[in-house]
Amino acid sequence: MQKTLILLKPDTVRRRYAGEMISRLEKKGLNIMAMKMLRVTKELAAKHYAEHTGKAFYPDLEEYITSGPVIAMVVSGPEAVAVVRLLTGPTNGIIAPPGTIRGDFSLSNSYNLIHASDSETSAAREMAIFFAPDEILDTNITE
Ligand code: 3AN
Repeated sequence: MQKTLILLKPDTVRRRYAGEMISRLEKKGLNIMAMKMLRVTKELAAKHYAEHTGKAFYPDLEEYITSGPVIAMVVSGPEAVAVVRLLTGPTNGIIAPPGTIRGDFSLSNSYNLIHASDSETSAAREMAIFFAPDEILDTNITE
């Protein structure tokens, strides 16, 4: 069983697609282990996107991720990191295949609705940014 961090970004909340996203994750068979709604501050954005802070698109990324509430989640399942990345699709909604979240709901390289950790190492780092250990609950279900 792997755990991964998901952020339903401000455009998901604004467009009222949170239920749609959660539903896709649940229907796939992933377990929700933690979930909270919060505002990402500039400090939190810099921590979460540490690898991007020096890049040309960072000011826009910061503005976007701090522009409204996000929903942070931890989900678990077999190969959860790769499975969730397959569900989200590639970063750019223009080339993301239909059937993926970004393929179905985004036409942008920036406003792409959802973040999902790209490795187990990133997942561990990112989960610790958004959740205390006791906020991640053992909800593994076998059916
Ligand atoms: P992903 O979310 O697909 O893992 P990352 O981690 O490379 O993509 O980038 C984080 C976020 O930064 C993306 N979700 C997107 O919002 C934004 N971003 C990444 N690359 C670009 C880019 N070339 N131009 C504008 N925004 C970008």
